[in-house]
Amino acid sequence: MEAKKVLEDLKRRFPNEPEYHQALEEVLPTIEEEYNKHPEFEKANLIERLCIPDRIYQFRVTWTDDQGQVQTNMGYRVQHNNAIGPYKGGIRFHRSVNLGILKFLAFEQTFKNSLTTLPMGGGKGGSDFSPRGKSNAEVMRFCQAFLLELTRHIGPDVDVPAGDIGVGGREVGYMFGMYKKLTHEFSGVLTGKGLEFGGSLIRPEATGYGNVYFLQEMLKTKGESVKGKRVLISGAGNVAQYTAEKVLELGGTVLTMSDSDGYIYDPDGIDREKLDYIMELKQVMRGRIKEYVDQYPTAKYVEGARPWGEVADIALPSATQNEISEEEAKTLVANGVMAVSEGANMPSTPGAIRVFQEAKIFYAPGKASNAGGVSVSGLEMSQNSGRISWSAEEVDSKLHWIMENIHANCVKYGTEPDGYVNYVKGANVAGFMKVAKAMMAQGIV
Ligand code: NDP
Ligand code: 2IT
Repeated sequence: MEAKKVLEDLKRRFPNEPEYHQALEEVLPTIEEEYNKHPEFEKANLIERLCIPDRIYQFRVTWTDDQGQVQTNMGYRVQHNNAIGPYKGGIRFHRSVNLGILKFLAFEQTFKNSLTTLPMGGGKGGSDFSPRGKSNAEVMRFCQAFLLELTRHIGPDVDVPAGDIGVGGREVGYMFGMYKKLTHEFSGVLTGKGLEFGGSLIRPEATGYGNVYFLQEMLKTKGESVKGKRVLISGAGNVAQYTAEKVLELGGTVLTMSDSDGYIYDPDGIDREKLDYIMELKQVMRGRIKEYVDQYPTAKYVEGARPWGEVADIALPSATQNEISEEEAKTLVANGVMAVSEGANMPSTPGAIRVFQEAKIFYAPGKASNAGGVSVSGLEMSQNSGRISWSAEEVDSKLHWIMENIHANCVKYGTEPDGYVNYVKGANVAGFMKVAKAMMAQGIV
């Protein structure tokens, strides 16, 4: 295959999906060489079968708000690839959700899930519904209406959704309840469930912890550690909170957190007590990050900006896609950042990635560094199937092992002649080869 030609063709066939194009563009050139070592892949047109989702469901979701007004939203599920296991991936509820964004996320998820070593295919779903400012009752009615349609497409051995932006324990609980009601079945159809009904310990922490474990592995290769490092985190949601928790545990200083309105910078560092405040603010009060400065006036709040202009050693983007521009990447590098490890999916623009790699700093793409979340989802599936539950220590040690293993695979497939590890290439090639071999073995289906 010729990556450039394949890309041009897919862009022509699926126009107006820039995030999907961007994700393809990041992967195809890096696997081209490996792919072309296997003429049988080309004969089976493996590349198009890997890039184009197996199937996509789209539906209207109708629900009634607290004022009695009927509302409509779009619902989607992209079942990308199930060569190595049931479709698996989160559900995103955010105003910005559209099919192109979910196609990029499902494509990425396929590679990520392959890297985890667990038997999970790739999928993603969601809606342009925004839980922001909605009452509990509205969120419940929406989740129920969404599941009314989605239920027929998912199942514990078919497709297993979980959380993502705008979908946490509350939403997963409401969706699980509706699935159970409709099917008369208590099964592990969703992950990220409450502990009382089949959820796994460490699942809420897993993405953030996993990203910091991955960061530790990268730093270790140069005899460095997180201890004493100044860290910029974006986002203030699930991933950001537990990233901060693990950084603090390892002796790092967390300087920033953010949401889509702006960021806070605390020159004294966000310590354990301050992080507890943020967790309460976001998880219970469902407040905004700017409220932090009312509580801690020595910190500043910068409206309408992202934290990348602040001076630090490490950046852990944990909010959303394309949240680091090329210019911001240049600023980070100029300010001496030595590592960028992605908690979010595709937070760095292509220009930013180029800047990081040309500066030869540690740069970990989300599909490797944020794989801890879906990994513990996979462990939740195992526990559900076996009708058992493991201790926090047991799950955490499995998570740690998985992140070390992903790192080792990136080094194996991504080390360049001068010794620099291209983690993008490493993750893409390692993730691709497993899916490719499984697809070849299963024939033309
Ligand atoms: P949450 O909904 O818990 O938090 C998202 C955070 O990011 C919020 O602070 C939100 O601010 C901010 N954010 C969302 N959209 C935007 C935007 N368009 N611009 C700026 N800020 C934004 O989601 P998660 O923490 O679960 O997810 C964060 C990222 O991590 C996503 O990229 C997700 O795909 C990825 N991820 C999540 C995993 C998980 O297990 N949850 C696993 C692997 C990756 P606001 O409140 O203003 O919207
Ligand atoms: O992007 C991701 O990996 C997630 N949102 C988690 C998916 C999952 O199935 O746990």
